[in-house]
Amino acid sequence: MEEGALRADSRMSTFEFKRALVRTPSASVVHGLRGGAGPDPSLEGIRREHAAYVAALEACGLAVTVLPPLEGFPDAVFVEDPALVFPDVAILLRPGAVSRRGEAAALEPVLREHFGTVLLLGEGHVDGGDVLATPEGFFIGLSTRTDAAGAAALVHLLARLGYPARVVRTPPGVLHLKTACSLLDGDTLLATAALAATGTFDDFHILTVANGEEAAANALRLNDTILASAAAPRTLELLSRHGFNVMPLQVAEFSRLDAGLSCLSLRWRAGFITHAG
Ligand code: CIR
Repeated sequence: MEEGALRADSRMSTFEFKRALVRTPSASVVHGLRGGAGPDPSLEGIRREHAAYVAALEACGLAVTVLPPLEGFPDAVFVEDPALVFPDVAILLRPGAVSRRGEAAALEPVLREHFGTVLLLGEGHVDGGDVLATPEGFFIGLSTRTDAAGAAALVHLLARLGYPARVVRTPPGVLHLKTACSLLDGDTLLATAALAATGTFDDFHILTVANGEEAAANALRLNDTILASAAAPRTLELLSRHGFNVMPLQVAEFSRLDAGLSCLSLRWRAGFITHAG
């Protein structure tokens, strides 16, 4: 197949979305992976935050498909990690954590229902949380979840879609590249001071989250709204001061599992459905 043959649109839209996939948290979510030794999240709190998240996606104009819980996979609610999605193409990834590898197989039939083409990452490991989309191309962060072989395989698949991609380093101690940054518009990034200091994103205008609010660097632009952590007042103020329309959301329970706002959904622009229902 020629490079670019599958490309669905000429310049990638990174925040205009019409549809989203989310997965209902399983009861096992309280045993999800986490780097630190903090307390388990509360299941009731997780369910409440997830319901508010789905309502926020809908308020931003997205039609949301809610997938059933997967008890065997405590982290399956973080649907961003096993796939990347485009208007009519999806890429099934290979999550880096052993306990999350089966999430990709569980998601594959769902992707085949929603996308005309499903490409498979053939080797290595990549988590979607390490993949930052910008209008000009992708940044793929090497991390404890995303390795060089997976990143190289993803660069190749993205090239088939006509998208350039650059492999970068996720700062040490950070779970995913997008744990530490989010794209706010075509050339503005919300980032932690540590990520800004790497120089990787020097071509972007960077808004730096305040000390102590690092977790809020994982925000989510949906159409003309930015979902951001309600627990980060200085970041909310920073975003508002720069003219962004901000919707604060509680993610305190999800943050006990090292998760933020982007990881809870897969989002795309057009609606390609192969069957009714
Ligand atoms: C994990 O460690 O895999 C989950 N507890 C959190 C995943 C968060 N995903 C993301 O930021 N894309």
